[in-house]
Amino acid sequence: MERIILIEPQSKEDHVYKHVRMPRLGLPILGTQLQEAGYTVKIFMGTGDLLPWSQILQADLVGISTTTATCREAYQIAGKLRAHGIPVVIGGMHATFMPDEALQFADYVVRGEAENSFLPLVRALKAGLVPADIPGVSYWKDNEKFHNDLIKTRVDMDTLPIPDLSLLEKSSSMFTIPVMTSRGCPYNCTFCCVTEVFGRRYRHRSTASILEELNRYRGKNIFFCDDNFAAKPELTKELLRGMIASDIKLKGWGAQVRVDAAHDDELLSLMKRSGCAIVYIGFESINPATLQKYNKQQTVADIEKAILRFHDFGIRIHGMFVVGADTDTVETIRQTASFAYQTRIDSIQFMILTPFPNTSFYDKLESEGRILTRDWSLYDGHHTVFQPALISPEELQLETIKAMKSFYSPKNILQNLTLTGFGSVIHRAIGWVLTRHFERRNRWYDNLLKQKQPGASRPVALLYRLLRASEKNKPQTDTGQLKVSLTEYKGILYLKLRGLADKLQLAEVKKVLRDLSKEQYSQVVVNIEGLRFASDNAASVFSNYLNKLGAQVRRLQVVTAAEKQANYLLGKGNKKRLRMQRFELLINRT
Ligand code: B12
Ligand code: SF4
Repeated sequence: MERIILIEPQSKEDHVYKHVRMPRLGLPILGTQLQEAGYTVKIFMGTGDLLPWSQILQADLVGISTTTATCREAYQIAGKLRAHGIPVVIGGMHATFMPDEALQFADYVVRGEAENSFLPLVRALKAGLVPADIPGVSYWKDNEKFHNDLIKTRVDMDTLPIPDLSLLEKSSSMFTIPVMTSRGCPYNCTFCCVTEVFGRRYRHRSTASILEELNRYRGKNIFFCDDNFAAKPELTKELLRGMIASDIKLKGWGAQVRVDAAHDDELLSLMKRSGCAIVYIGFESINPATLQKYNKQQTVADIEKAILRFHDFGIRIHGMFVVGADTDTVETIRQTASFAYQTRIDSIQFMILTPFPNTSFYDKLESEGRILTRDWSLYDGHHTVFQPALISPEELQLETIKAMKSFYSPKNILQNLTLTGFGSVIHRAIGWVLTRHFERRNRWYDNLLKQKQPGASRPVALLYRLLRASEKNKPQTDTGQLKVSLTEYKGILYLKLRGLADKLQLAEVKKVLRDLSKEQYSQVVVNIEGLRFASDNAASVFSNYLNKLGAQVRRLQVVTAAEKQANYLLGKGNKKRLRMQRFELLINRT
């Protein structure tokens, strides 16, 4: 167990942030710890089909990170690795909240902050031990799941190594370097899940250690990825004074702050002098009732003041809004867009309120039966995944993109040229391109939400066609009969295949699958638990059919009865077949 690969998956879903090449810091920190302990480590970022599989399949162990939006890709990658016999550890935000789900796809799950548990886990596995007493680890034993308790004490940030970003493939092409100075946030916004992983107590690194890290990045762009960079203004000022005194000249830096930071002129002045180019502020809403609902502990007057003060110091503002609260209407969304323009915020992001698992908002919607989909890849702030209170899901979806389009309209691009300079113009131009690109690519979801409206027609004609096709299958022998059954529910098509799949039968299945792809289902589930393949070749032909279908429908899941059947489909053991499959395998272990 010497070669360890770490993967930060990206979602296949179209997403504005897909174009930002910056890792979260978890894997670089864990990778550096492993490297210092003598392991050979590499970190890759990307969607499964673009990863360098020939390198990855040489690993002795692979660790995969998750957020809610990227977990589907993570599970798919994990499925492929396990089929090749490579042990998989999954960690990160989503796995922390949904360990049972993640364990369906992994050998081990590490919950919470992992700096005190991942290296001990790797060492235990190397020694052939069961990780029964490593905190935060979930694992299988005798087909049963075990979840060790989380460690009580939080990680001391000064004991962590400075992340070695060169472990990351193509690290030199990173435009902005992530640096973290603190963890934890004392606030408790209802939609946020950060405090569940990092806690509400604010922990920070020593100024000396942060300066040592920044010293490596002179002349570069830095993003401080703390949740609240100026939570303790006196400490932040100490750091900024240190940067100025040691003449650490960065190309520019940005950070997430709350509106409160604007109350302190000394802080603003130090920010400017140390090279702060842009702040990312969670304004969230201009609807006072919504601010209260989010428990944001700020007012619209605070927001207005913050915009003025940051602009007075020549610092650009990226305003982050969350729309879709139970107190929001179509008007709220429209008014937010004109507010952003009138107050001259430099760039904005409108996130659709998203019930991330383990938040109080998720629990509320769940208990009220308002969750529309648990397709986690849509939990990215760009898709409406719940039933809003005062508007329809479709309205929330369409109005949000309309509001983004009205802000990022070509006629607004130059608005802040004389106020905050060329940076603002570039951000707005990029926003214009990305918003339109996203709108085009996401039409399928607008259509799906339309289908969910009462009275919308269901595509039943196709079902009849398919059922007829399956009836044509004349049984070869009593046992050789292939049975196809279909059900459609809320835009998801379930296709169940039972019997023996030989060449002849597969020709029929091919026709069925070919027809399916034309209909653009959002999700197709193919259950082959009762299907037997007449030969290896038949399995590989079937796997090819599935791949073609997987490339055309948005999501294809294949349910198999046993690992053996799944391995057949993946062509396990055949090193030439390195292509990433375009379907998810769900192995029913019961
Ligand atoms: C920097 C950042 C970004 C950057 C880069 C992100 C990227 N490449 O994914 C940008 C700006 C591009 C971004 C975009 C988005 N982000 Co963001 N982002 C962050 C932020 C602020 C810091 C990330 C970080 O470095 N954390 C610090 C490190 C140390 O934590 P970590 O990586 O999670 O790792 C620790 C553990 O989780 C665990 N661990 C993690 N992976 C693994 C793997 C293994 C094998 C093991 C053992 C352990 C382990 O151990 C690590 C060490 O303790 C976080 C908030 C936060 N505090 O984490 C939000 C956060 C991750 N983002 C979030 C979201 C929602 C998004 C967006 C969807 C939209 C948005 N609202 O901004 C997009 C989508 C990104 C995508 N990839 O699809 C949410 C995710 C919520 C969720 N349940 O999934 C967070 C938590 C913010 C929030 N307030 O809710 N983001
Ligand atoms: S949204 Fe920001 S301020 Fe609110 S709890 Fe999360 S990290 Fe803290």
